[in-house]
Amino acid sequence: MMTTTIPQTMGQQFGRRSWAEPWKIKMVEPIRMTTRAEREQAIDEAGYNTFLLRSNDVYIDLLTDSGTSAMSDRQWAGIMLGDEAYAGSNNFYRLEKAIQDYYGYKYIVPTHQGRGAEHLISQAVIKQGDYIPGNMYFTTTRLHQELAGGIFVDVIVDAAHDPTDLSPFKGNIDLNKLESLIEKVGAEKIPYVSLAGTVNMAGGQPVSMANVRDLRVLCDKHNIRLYLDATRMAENCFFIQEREEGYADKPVAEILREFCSYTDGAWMSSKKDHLVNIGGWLAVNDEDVFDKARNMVVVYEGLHTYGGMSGRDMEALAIGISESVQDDHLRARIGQVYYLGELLTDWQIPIVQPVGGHAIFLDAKKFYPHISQDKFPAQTLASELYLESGIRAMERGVVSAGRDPETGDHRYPALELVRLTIPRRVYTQAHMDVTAEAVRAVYENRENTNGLNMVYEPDYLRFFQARFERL
Ligand code: PM9
Repeated sequence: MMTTTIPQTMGQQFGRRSWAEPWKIKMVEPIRMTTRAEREQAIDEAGYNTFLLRSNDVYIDLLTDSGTSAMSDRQWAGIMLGDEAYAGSNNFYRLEKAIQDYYGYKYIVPTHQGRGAEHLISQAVIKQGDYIPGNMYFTTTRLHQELAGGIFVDVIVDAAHDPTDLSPFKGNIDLNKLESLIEKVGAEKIPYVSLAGTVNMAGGQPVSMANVRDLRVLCDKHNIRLYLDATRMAENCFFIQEREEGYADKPVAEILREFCSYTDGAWMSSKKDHLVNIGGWLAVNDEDVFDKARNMVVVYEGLHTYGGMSGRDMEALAIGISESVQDDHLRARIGQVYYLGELLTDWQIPIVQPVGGHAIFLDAKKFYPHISQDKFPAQTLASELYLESGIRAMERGVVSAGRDPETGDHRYPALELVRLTIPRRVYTQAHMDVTAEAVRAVYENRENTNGLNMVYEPDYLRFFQARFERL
């Protein structure tokens, strides 16, 4: 398996190979290592689902990068500036300005987190029987599109489904697939194209500037809107700076403004890029869509000047936005993900290549070729890793994909993955070493592992609450 050349490039920028985070640690939170017997009991009680573990039983928590970042001293200071007025909080206006300045959209609706914004945009623009093309599904995004009566169609490039393909922009939309869909169903049945930065389910793979520019032209030709899931868009722009011709000398903040300028609006889970524990927003340029969303937000989230966040949350978020686009922050954040990826690649452990922005994705099909997908190889791998080491990861395979609403059968995605998600500014290089060694131990024991049987399945987003038994 090839190593990506990217970590070396990062070192060369400084004229040396090593680099370090642009911060030092001011406060620490103790974590606890458990015994194997304690972990056996904990994972059994959790129904072999890492979402159902208590965090007290977890050593290194790589479940998600969502809401798990460490805030800066400036963000904590901002917490003290919370204006908790029910209406018209100062902090909302600072947040609104930060989104307008850094993302460039006109109208802002705050929400408690990303799925709140997905709900609003889906209900505002999707009609029963509409089609929503996108660059691979995301669990909550697709569910809100379906609940609004839409049918999601995956139009991502084929390379995204192949964990060994080394293309630099595996998050791109395949324009031919999109044009075929438009021809087949008609542009009037497509309310918008759903474009996500660093495609989560594909391994955190970026979208190029060339792709979004071409998409703008195609959408204009057919009078279709283009909306962006901006959840990890700052990270996407770091990849554009690193990999796309003409962007090496541009700051990420400038690249982000340009990217967004080709789109009509965005929703965002600020719990990722923005370095806060809660928060989200919807932003659009179209006044009609804004009016609808702003009216709905008071039904589902809260008044349109807080949308489910407290004043102090909005202040920390406004500060987090400016920190999230700093080049040296992103170099360290993605550099840490590369570091873990490089260790595993050097040890020939099968992971999605190239390494993405927020996580390392283990290829469970290659770990366990003897476990068929209906026995949940990635779910099995996540529980084996926990048993081995106390490290918590997340399944991103058949359990996450859920069932086809038409047939009721499991959806079998080409990618059956376990995500080792790296929270921002939380763990050290030594934690990455320990993680890599734990993964290697599980890999070495791969032939002695059997799959799981699902014994409880909730109706929606089953990966959060499903329970399993060992076969
Ligand atoms: N992503 C993640 O861990 C948290 C919940 S799903 C396991 O990756 C994208 C690209 C996301 C995302 C959440 C949401 C929803 C929208 N788009 O979790 O509601 O990765 O803030 O955002 C999670 P919220």
